[in-house]
Amino acid sequence: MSAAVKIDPSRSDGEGRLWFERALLETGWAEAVRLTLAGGRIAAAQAGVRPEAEDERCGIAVPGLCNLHSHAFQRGMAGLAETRGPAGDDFWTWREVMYRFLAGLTPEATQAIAALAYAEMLEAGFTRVGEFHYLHHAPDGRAYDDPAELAARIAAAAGQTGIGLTLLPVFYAHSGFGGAPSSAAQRRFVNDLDGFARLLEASRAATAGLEGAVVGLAPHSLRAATPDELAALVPLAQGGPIHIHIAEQTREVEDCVAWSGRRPVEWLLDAAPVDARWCLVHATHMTPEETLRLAASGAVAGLCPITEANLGDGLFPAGAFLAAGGAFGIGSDSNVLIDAAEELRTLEYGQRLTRRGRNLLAAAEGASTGAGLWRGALAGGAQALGAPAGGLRAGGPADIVSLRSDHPALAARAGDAVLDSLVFAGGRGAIDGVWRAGRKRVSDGRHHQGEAIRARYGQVLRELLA
Ligand code: NGQ
Ligand code: ZN
Repeated sequence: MSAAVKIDPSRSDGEGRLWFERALLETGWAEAVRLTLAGGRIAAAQAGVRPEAEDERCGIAVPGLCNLHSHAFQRGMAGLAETRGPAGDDFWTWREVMYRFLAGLTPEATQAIAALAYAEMLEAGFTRVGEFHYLHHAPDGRAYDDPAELAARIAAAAGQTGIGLTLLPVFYAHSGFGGAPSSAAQRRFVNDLDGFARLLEASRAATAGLEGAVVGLAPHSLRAATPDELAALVPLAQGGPIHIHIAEQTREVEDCVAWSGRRPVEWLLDAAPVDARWCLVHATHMTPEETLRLAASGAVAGLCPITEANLGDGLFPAGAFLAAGGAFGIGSDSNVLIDAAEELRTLEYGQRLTRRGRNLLAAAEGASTGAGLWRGALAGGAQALGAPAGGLRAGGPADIVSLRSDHPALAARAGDAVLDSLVFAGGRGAIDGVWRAGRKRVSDGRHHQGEAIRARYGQVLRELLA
């Protein structure tokens, strides 16, 4: 890619003039596009213009995506649960490893790991993260003086990297359906409703200085919150996003049926005011009827295909859900690997492998699978994170990913073929620059603070795993 004019990447005013060979504007693909950035937004989008001396020249522009579900700290254990244990490894044995990993995490380590995860997310095409944050207390389970001590570390990591943050403080009180007492390994997560209200207030304060931050909330799962607690939590969201893990494992479905006579998604749709501000994370195991009801509710299905594959969860009924007009977004969840394109590829490949067909999630004949998935995840992700609608348009957020037009996977590609090739043949290696709220955070595929963040991360991991 040519770079006739170098813009100082440390410029932090959210202003700038970018010129792209091609851009996926909200109105469609356009050539020779200038995006004028001001105040963190796109002030003007002009197509068919010549680059001028003040323009930073770039390759191909696509909108950055929201990563709607992350547990940042789990980045630090990526790859450390891939050795066979004594008897039948599964989601629950992985969770034991994860619980052991988090037991010793200090606030400093939590921030260092989150900073790495967020820098990688920006490098991988995500411009906002929904942090499903449930690590609240000290290793011994005692509350920190500031209930938002660890939430503040998440906010600091977001501030340091520049990624947009939707913080979802998690309510966690029980180890199973019917209010079963929490276990010792869960002591860092647990609050009662009063404690949670204080945490929420402190979390709002901890993110107040962070530009564009949104605070929602998240009952962890139907395992971790009783019906009464769930009902008490909903109004605390004050109109912000509400996320919940649901129906990820067949054992969870069986336990829910044993407890209530209903399946998890069925139970939630019956009992809670599920609407467009809700995000049901995973929703893997649904009957055809539940699938249609979830699509009709307007809630977003929070799909995490790489993690769901890694944990052996099962397959979300994506074909039926999308055909019914359901909204979806993608999340990197366990952060075992961070790549927006690869999440979408894995989503489609799951369908191909089970249904033995191709282009199964494309909307219609002639429709591109990659572009359809990118656009779908763009809309659903912003909805789920309470963020302004993404998309490159005048007045829209300046959350922009530039792709290398000279990357082999994108050679001579035009229009939606760019996204098909990015999703199926490229991935994060094709990403060049990333702007979030008008500020350039990634150049040449590397986060501007990446070196320091990686060094600090390495130091923290050496101590943790010593
Ligand atoms: C979590 N993660 O909270 O980190 C969960 C595992 C659980 C995923 N479900 C723990 N991927 O659900 O109890
Ligand atoms: Zn999760």
